[in-house]
Parts: sequence; C-alpha cells; structure tokens
Amino acid sequence: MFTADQVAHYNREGYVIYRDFLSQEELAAVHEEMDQISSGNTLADHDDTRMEMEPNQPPDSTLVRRIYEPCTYYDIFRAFSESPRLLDCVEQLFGPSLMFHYSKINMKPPGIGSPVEWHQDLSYYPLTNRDSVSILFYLDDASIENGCLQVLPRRHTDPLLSHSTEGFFRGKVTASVDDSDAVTLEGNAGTVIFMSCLTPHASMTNTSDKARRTLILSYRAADAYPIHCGVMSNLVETHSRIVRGERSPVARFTMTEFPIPQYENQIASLYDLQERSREDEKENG
Ligand SMILES: O=C(O)CCC(=O)C(=O)O
Repeated sequence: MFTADQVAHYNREGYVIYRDFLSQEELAAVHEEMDQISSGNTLADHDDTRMEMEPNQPPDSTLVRRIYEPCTYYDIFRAFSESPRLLDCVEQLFGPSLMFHYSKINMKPPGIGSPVEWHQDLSYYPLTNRDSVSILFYLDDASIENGCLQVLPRRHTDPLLSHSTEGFFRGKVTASVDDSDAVTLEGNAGTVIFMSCLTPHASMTNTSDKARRTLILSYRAADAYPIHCGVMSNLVETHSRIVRGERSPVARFTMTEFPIPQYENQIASLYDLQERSREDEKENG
C-alpha cells in the first residue's frame, strides 16, 4: 500500500517512487524468465510477434530491445499483473474497479540501448478520461549512465502536448520541450515508479556496460474507455482485462477533445516512430 504522502505526491507531481517493491527472489525469477524468452533469438532470426531487436547490431547478435506483452504471454508476469499488492496501490489512485491495459519489457542493453524521447503515454491510446497509470519496475539498478527514467513533474493536469507534425503521429512531443525541471529517477533493482499517463518522460541511450531492464505495466480506471481510432486501438485492447471490481456500465468523460494518432505508413513501435522522426528532422535540417 502507498502511504498518504505517496498518494499526495502522485496527485501533485504526476509520479511517485516506491523503493524495494520487488524482493531479490522475485527479481531472480523474472531475470530467469527473461533470459529464457530471449534465448536463441538474433537480429536476423527472431520471433517478431514476441519481441523487437536492437537494430544496430550484427545479424547474428542477440540484443533484444523490447519484449511484447509479457503479462499476456508468460504466466509469471501475468500473475504479477494480478498481484493484490500491486492492485492495492492502483486502487488507491483510481478506486475499486480496474482494467489492466498492456505490458512490455524495455531491455536497454549495455552500450547500445536505444534512447526514448519525451512523450506522454496517453498520446498513443486515446481514453475518455485521464485515470491511467504506467508502472515501471526497474529490474536492474538504474542510473543516468544506463538510461534511468526522467520525468517532467506537474504537467499531468495540463492538456496533452502535440505528438504530431503534418497531421501524422510521431510518437514523441513535437513542440519544443522545456526540460529545465526534469527529474532523474535513479533507483535500485526492485524500485517501482508509478507515473500518470500524462506525465512527459524520456530516457537516454545506455552508454554504460550494465543492462537497464524495465518491466512496464499499464492500468486504468474501469470507466476510462478507449476511443476507437482504428487498428492501433484493436491491437492494444487485445490485452486489456478487468483485474479488480466490475466492468463499468458508463464511460466517464473528462476530455472535451482528444487528438487522434494518425500513422503515416503503418503502425510502428515507439522506437521506430521516434527514429524515423529523428531521420526526417536531419534530412529537413
Ligand atoms: O524504457 C524507458 O526508459 C521508457 C519507456 C517508455 O517510455 C515507453 O516504452 O513508453
């Protein structure tokens, strides 16, 4: 459970840190499962329905960038997504009826791990209200050098920032970002960060020789319904399920308008969208 101060911090700042949430035993079990999932996959030959590889490595190299939807495909993570200890915290934020939304593991391997530019998660999946949280579990010690999370505090009550140019979704904030008050969230393995879906966040390339793996789970209030905007909604909703309380008979609206992400070519991951956008910016000066 959160303390009252932690809940107040989340509501005021748009994020809160919970240190030592995971035990050493839980971390060891999760590490073993991740090793098994990744094993045998190379850039040239991998299961692209389950994972994305780091692109800048030789074809026979094995660095995974992201594991897709672990809480759908692997029992250990699914059990985790339904653990009362975790849901008690989410209930303190959004009340008794909760939907699990999606999950992923970002691997940020040593020396190469891709950067993540400033973005707000809600830009990817329009909802009728803002009661959605992204929960990041550090599975390794996370520092500036290996690309820990950075957040912009107290922006989660503002309108959503633009993530599009020329009518197309770029997967990152496209206006200039004032990051002078960015907070760097270093933490030991086992630390968990609860972050509003509207809190802008980013992380740098992993320049160290240490991995920075992070499990990310998203939940929302049961009355935060998805606004349907094509294939992407279908993809993300495949994984959603009620994990506590009841389905809501009504959708609660707190937004009068919501920008719909339009994909230029085909649906792409955050990494691909941001990479493409960086290349376009270079080409166009
Ligand atoms: O892995 C990270 O550092 C941040 C990831 C993130 O923001 C995302 O995958 O949406």
